[in-house]
Amino acid sequence: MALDSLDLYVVVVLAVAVAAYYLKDQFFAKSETSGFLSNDAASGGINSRNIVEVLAKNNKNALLLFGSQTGTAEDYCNKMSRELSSRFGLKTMVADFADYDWDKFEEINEETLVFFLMATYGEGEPTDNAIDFIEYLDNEADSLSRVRFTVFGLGNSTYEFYNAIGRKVDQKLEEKGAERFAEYGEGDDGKGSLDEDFLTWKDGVFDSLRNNLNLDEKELKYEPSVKLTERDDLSIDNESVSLGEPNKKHIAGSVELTKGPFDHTHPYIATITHSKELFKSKDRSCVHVEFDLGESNLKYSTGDHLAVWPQNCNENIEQFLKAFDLTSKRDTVYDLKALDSTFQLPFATPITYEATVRHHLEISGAISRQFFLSIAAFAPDEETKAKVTSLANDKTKFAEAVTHQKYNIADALLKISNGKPWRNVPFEFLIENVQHLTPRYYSISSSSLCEKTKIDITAVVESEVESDGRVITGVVTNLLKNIELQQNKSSAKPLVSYDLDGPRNKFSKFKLPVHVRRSTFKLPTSTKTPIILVGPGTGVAPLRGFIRERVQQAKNGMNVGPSLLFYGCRNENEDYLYRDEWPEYAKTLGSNFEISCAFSRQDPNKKVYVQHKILEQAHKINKLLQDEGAIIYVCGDAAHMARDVQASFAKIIAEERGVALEKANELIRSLKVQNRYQEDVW
Ligand SMILES: Cc1cc2nc3c(=O)[nH]c(=O)nc-3n(C[C@H](O)[C@H](O)[C@H](O)COP(=O)(O)OP(=O)(O)OC[C@H]3O[C@@H](n4cnc5c(N)ncnc54)[C@H](O)[C@@H]3O)c2cc1C
Ligand SMILES: NC(=O)c1ccc[n+]([C@@H]2O[C@H](COP(=O)([O-])OP(=O)(O)OC[C@H]3O[C@@H](n4cnc5c(N)ncnc54)[C@H](OP(=O)(O)O)[C@@H]3O)[C@@H](O)[C@H]2O)c1
Ligand SMILES: Cc1cc2nc3c(=O)[nH]c(=O)nc-3n(C[C@H](O)[C@H](O)[C@H](O)COP(=O)(O)O)c2cc1C
Ligand SMILES: *[C@@H]1O[C@H](CO)[C@@H](O)[C@H](O)[C@H]1NC(C)=O
Ligand SMILES: *[C@@H]1O[C@H](CO)[C@@H](O)[C@H](O)[C@H]1NC(C)=O
Ligand SMILES: CC(=O)N[C@H]1CO[C@H](CO)[C@@H](O)[C@@H]1O
Repeated sequence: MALDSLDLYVVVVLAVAVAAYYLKDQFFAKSETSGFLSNDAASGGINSRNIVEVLAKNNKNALLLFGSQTGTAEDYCNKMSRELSSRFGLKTMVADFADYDWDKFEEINEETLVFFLMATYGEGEPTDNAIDFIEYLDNEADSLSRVRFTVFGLGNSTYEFYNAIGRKVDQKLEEKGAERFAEYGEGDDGKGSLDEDFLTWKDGVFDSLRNNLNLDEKELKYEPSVKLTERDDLSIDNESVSLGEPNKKHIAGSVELTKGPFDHTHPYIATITHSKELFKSKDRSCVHVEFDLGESNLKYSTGDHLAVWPQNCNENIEQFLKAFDLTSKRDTVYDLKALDSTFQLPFATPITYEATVRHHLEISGAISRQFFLSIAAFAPDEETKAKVTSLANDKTKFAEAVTHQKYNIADALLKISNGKPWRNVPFEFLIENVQHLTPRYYSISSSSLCEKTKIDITAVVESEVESDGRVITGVVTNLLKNIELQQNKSSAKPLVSYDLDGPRNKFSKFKLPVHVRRSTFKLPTSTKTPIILVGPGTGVAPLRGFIRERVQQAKNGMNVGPSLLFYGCRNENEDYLYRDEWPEYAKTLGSNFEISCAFSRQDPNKKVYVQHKILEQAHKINKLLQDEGAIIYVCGDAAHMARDVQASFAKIIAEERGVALEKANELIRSLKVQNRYQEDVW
């Protein structure tokens, strides 16, 4: 039967439409993900947000999910995934909760093993990327009887809600009928045993795979998930090559870079218009840094955090290149291709070796025993291999010889090999096994009400000189210190140096990539509500923002309630932050602003801390809390200060109201739930 012309017309139009639809998918699906996690090479079936479909399409039977903020849980997932695949032949896939919808999760194939690695933040809250999943578990999830799972929690026992999320996920899954195939485990950053705790849990999981699930086991061997190809046809002059730009958009340069949204995949490159040293001390340093939001539409609100994107210092980069014999290849360009359709390339390529090391690898921090164990296979000679293996298998010896020495990767490897470079280590191995650099957060110390297009931060520079002369330095704080010294044309010599101009001079004239992270640390809605602020050391940063905001509100003619600030530092004449500013604020706020200072090292016979100053005003504080609805804000050190301060507030409530301490503690917990006791601690 012949088609008449109208039918033919319809068929042709349909065919064109269908073709366009599929082509569109091919072209556009890619550009959406071409950000920080460039997904180009891994587009095979990953464009769906239905996790069950993606698992099936890619023929996977093990899913590793990470709830991660600073990358530890993610890093553990990647390591474990490789091990599960090479040891047990599982078809693994690592996934970010944020990349999927969870409403169909209950339909998962019963063969699939699901590993949850969950960090806890704030007041026992999930990481940003896991919020939706936790909500699903809490509300929508019905029967999860098809799910087979095991959970590892990452936490820090110095926080009150220790590992709350790991425990919750483990429990909820059980409640919903899921089957636990290996015992729950958790790790404690507070005791510094996170890595060891993870290894212990992992051993338990492997036992269960062997003994309960009867999986066959092979000897562990490194199997890369990416393939590296050097590109002799490309040089650093080619505009398509990444020299460490934050993402592809920044390499192309043509798109609008001042329009957001700005987040952990896409920063704004902000100019530092002003910076200064705040301490008057020979051996410690704290920088005040002001970022101009300029033409961008980047917005913040008082109490938020600024994420500053890191880059390594020249000295550590040289040492790292030397350790792996890459110095002569620093400018060589390579490309990466994912060998597994679900593997996400961690940064934009093609890129040079040096740019990878400078902008993407965490090369200076402490090393894990697990990393040591896996790199032993690539040792330059048998003797070195034996030494590394024996160290890696002995917790105590490893702690003594590596961790306590504060060696970074390059230092430790060169030390053990007696300076022989480790040229057998595939660069793919380093990309997959060395942690990736992630932004550092700083509590914003300006107020969005008085300075809308400017963000201030206050950062203590972290550095130590070891007895053998090595300098141990924090990545971002020393970068900021370098900028401060150059901007002030100081003749002082910093401990380490940086490439301040950045890739293709994009950071020149004092610029750095940043983004803003929303926080829940917020002033009360009513300006009249009294506030009690506690922030020793750099903990005063967001509190300066609060006070500046209240000063502006008063200037705008609003009725502003009392603000009590408890500040502490070592010495009035050395590290008293913003000493000149407080009297200025008092001029506007009058008797409604009081600052009480605790100087801990002024009287050699007596440590004075903020909590002592708080106790001195017990009566007044209790009255403000009980009669005037005051809100407490505590900021700074989580390890000891925040706990001790909380104990002193509990003591005040117990004594002033004549109730038992237990009751007072309960009251504080309920204040926390009502957001009347807020913490910004780290
Ligand atoms: C929500 C939040 C708010 C924050 N607000 C502020 C703030 O307002 N002000 C502020 O100053 N900080 C703040 N911080 C801390 C800040 O984010 C950084 O952690 C801190 O500045 C250190 O960053 P860095 O890159 O300089 O150090 P990193 O490179 O992260 O190093 C961390 C530490 O390890 C040490 N180190 C380096 N190499 C080794 C090694 N091989 N072995 C052992 N140790 C080593 C470094 O000296 C340093 O002390 C905040 C953190 C959070 C989570
Ligand atoms: N825990 C660490 O070892 C460590 C190291 C580097 C950075 N940090 C982080 O950096 C932040 C602030 O560092 P910083 O350099 O600005 O602070 P800092 O100068 O070290 O401390 C500020 C003030 O707090 C005092 N202090 C110490 N322990 C306290 C406690 N339990 N309760 C109340 N006050 C206490 C200090 O006294 P004394 O020093 O005289 O005791 C000092 O007077 C902290 O939040 C912390 O998490 C921590
Ligand atoms: C600001 C901040 C808040 C935290 N709050 C908690 C907490 O409430 N409970 C807890 O057990 N651990 C807490 N931790 C510790 C982290 O969960 C732990 O360091 C974890 O290893 C981080 O994993 P990640 O790197 O994958 O994000 C907190 C850490 C930070 C920096
Ligand atoms: C965990 O707590 C310890 C103190 O016990 C503190 O020094 C450390 O910085 C904390 N770790 C993290 C990642 O917050
Ligand atoms: C950059 O490399 C691409 C791909 O090899 C090539 O087509 C282009 O001409 C190069 N550009 C320059 C300026 O060399
Ligand atoms: C230590 C120092 O010299 N700081 C100065 C740096 O420059 C600013 C002005 O840009 C001054 O305010 C600081 O005092």
